[in-house]
Amino acid sequence: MIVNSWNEWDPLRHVIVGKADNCHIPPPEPALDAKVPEDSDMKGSWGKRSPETISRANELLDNFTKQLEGLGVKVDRPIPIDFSEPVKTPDFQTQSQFGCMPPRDVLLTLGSEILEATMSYRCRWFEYLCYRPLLQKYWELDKNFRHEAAPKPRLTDDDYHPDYLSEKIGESKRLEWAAEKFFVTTEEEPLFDAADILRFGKDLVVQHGFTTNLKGIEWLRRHFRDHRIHTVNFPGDPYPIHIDATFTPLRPGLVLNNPNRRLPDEQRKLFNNNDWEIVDAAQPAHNAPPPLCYSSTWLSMNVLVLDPKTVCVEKSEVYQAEQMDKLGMNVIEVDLRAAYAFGGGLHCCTADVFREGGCQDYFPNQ
Ligand code: DAV
Repeated sequence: MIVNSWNEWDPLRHVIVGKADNCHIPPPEPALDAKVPEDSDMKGSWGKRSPETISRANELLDNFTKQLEGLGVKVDRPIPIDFSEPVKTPDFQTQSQFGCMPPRDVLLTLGSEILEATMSYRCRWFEYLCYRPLLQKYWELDKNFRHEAAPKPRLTDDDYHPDYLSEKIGESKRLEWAAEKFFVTTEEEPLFDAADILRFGKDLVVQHGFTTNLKGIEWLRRHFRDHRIHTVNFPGDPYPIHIDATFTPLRPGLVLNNPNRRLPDEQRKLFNNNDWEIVDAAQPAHNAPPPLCYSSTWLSMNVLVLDPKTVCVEKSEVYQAEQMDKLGMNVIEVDLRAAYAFGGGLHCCTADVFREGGCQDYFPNQ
């Protein structure tokens, strides 16, 4: 058996770690523009990232790979495609692609299945190709492995609300829209990124936001028929993409929640009714993200759990590491900050292949 993983915390044995090769800052497009912070140094500039930053990021990703291997975790790496190539379909075109540093965004592993997400950015439409050589290999070796792909979206302009195209929306307007669940993506067709989904065995928790719409969540519900799908949203986040800098399960019964993006009371019942504790995450160690970075400083909580007692935390995130220690976790420090700009933190740059354990029901009281 090669592929098996039902949650975010059972002992990790096999994982994919991304690569920074050839990574591009993609040209403007609706969903991406909505996510780039208004004061970002990336506004108006696009093209291949500098060779120095790419090799530094790769050095860190290679070191992380060696660290994991030293801990007995098997690591596979993607085969990057040429991201300078434009993407053209009958419905849209864009001048370059992105990269393959964050496999977590593209691949959702659940049990013996790996599902390729629809994605919601045009520049990420072909990113799955970087993982196909690995998935093909797993398919040959593992008779139980189910390789699935969600319907490729058309990503016409009908997929995006034009209101989000404005240059200056402002943080308070954004927070208002997020609270109303008015996001950049429309309900034209099912859309989701795999990083909006957290796996809790029989239960899947999915963030409705910029990258995942309600039809995407409905598609997941009809696809994973033996699972219960819970839609969540975090009104405090002005740029809501991906759940993994907002809500971080560490072990059965314990989740960290970003204190600026608290899960609304109404949505806490599932956790409260089943004796799960939701604790505020520690503050990030930095006041600003590194240069040319899409993500917020809350990559501090974008950790990789190796087993219910062991967690990888980015080396500079001292407050997060201290909190993990108080919560009874052994911390493994990983230097990754100089790779953040390529697509995120320790959770983003990995995708599960194998964790021990089976599918359990952690929320019997629904
Ligand atoms: O807080 O910027 C980053 C998530 C990346 N997968 C944030 C979310």
